[in-house]
Amino acid sequence: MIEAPATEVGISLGSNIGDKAANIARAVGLLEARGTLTHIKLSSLYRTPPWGVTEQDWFINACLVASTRLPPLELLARLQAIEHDMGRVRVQRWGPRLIDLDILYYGDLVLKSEALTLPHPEMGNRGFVLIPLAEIRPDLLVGGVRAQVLAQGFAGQGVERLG
Ligand code: A4P
Ligand code: MG
Repeated sequence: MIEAPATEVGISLGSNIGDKAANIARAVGLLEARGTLTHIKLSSLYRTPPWGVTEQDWFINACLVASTRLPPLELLARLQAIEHDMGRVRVQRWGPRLIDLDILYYGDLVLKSEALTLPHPEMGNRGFVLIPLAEIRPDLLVGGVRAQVLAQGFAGQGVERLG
């Protein structure tokens, strides 16, 4: 496998089936144990109302910032393998999921392909991503605006920090 230089990546994590907090913790453990990511900085867990398909259970969401030497598509494949190994079954777009791992950004890379769009096109529009991300990476520029400033726009919309 070709190793890329160490690159900072942001990953969003979400779960709304089963023991949601345990699912997030297990995914982070696997990312570390499999050597996919190093220097992981994980946000708090947040209880978030369902977005998109609103007739489903509430989510726990979190974000992490880490370092990787994997090229972007290999990183995506590793995330999908963890989703699969944890038992995620794809049924409905935006529907219930045991674990969802999305790449928010991969360094400064801009990429638009069928398999992977970077930065994640929706990250600037979602409180369940921006609020945890701003906790750990407030100065990140998302579409030219600091994550912390964007996150403030979602205050009072039901994203609650747990514990
Ligand atoms: N893909 C393209 N770009 C990326 C990227 N940057 N990171 C492709 C990850 N994947 C990317 O994703 C579909 C395809 O997107 C993948 O095959 C990959 O090649 P998926 O995870 O298989 O399916 P999905 O998650 O159902 O679709 P999608 O469009 O990613 O949904 P979202 O946008 O992730 O929304 N409400 C709350 N409160 N919290 C949530 O976490 N999540 C969703 C899912 C809906 N509502 C939610 C939450
Ligand atoms: Mg997804």
